[in-house]
Amino acid sequence: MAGYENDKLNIEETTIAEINPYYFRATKRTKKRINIFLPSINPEHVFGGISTAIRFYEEMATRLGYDKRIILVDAKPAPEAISIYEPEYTFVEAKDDCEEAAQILSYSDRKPYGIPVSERDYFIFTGWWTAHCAGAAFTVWEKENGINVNPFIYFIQDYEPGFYPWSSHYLLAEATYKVKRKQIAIFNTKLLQEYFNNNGYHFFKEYAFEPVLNSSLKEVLYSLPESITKKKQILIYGRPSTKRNAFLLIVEALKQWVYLQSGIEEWRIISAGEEHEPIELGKGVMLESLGKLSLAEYGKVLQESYAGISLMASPHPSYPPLEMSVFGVKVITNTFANKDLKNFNDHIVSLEVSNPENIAHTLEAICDDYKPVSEFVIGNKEYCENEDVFGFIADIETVLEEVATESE
Ligand code: TRH
Repeated sequence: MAGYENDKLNIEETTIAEINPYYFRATKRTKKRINIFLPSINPEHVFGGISTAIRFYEEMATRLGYDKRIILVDAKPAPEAISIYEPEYTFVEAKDDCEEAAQILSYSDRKPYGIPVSERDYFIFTGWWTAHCAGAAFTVWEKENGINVNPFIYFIQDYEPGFYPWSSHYLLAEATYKVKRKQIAIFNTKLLQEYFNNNGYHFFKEYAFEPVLNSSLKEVLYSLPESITKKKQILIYGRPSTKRNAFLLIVEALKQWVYLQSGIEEWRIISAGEEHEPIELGKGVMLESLGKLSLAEYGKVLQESYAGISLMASPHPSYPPLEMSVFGVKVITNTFANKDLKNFNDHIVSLEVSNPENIAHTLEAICDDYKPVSEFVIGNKEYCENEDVFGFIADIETVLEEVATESE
């Protein structure tokens, strides 16, 4: 290639790890089965996104009475994860043809046997790379077996091209929204669906749901007394390795805030979500990392903290600003395109201008207003109490049946 010195070519840079292909082999099954492709079920990887996808998949299997299978494509299941899923699930290998009603298949090693797939299998994609790889494998499988694939269910929890600069990854992620296949899109939030539609993406069928408070946090929330005591404590959602959570911007803002705040020595600033080194903010104030907390510990911190910062450079709200706000934490978050969370409840402070100056001054105003004890009212009951988040599953079943009848 012109201008390209082959001896300097770095092999690692010529492949895209995420699209290491899948292969499907034909199998026969009597019962219908719902499958979900997931990167991992290991506790350190399971945050809001994966746990919501699992909840949807489990509910779909229960409501429709289908068998179920989780296909793990990135991380091998750790012993801790296995103990959560056994004995309900049987851990199987790609080479096994088995009829167990609930299976977990670890496919991270891409064993050459191929994943057994029958025409009675239905698939849920989660991350864009699962959509890409499964779509490609199905194209081959369809040709080999002369069978039309059932519509795919694409569980979309963010605009994932936005996780990358304009690049190969961006184009690949975006392509999964544009392929000419029957994809049923399920959007995590109406806001996200609007963002897709505003940007010209449309699917065969579309549904959207609003997230609900995690059940462990709900238990803590509903046990709180009528008046709660807040410490002079600021909680930040601190995940340095997840760029969309804008960790550096939060740190820059805190570095300005420590010089604005009167009585700064009385405040404690803690970071939860991912372990990192303590960070010196100035005036001897440190940002302490608590790492990823268990939900019980996180609930306790939410209960005690007076203010919070949780940013999300995406049209999706992300869960922590919502969680902080229902626990009465005055939380600063950012707007993004069509996203503005100001009406979620009174504890959310939604910033149009997300720069360190604005965040620092907003935090100062919040802290100046500190009151140790306040009456506790649950802001946004729908978010805390909605028991029927995925009510549209019945409608999906009808769509799947209609498509099956058409292709007979
Ligand atoms: O899975 P997440 O990292 O986020 C994903 C993506 O951001 C995606 O874009 C978004 O659309 C999708 O979620 C819904 O999770 P998120 O939203 O950042 O939520 C974090 C969850 O982790 C939250 O529900 C509570 C939990 N948590 C802990 O278990 N321990 C902790 O210490 C903290 C701070 C949170």
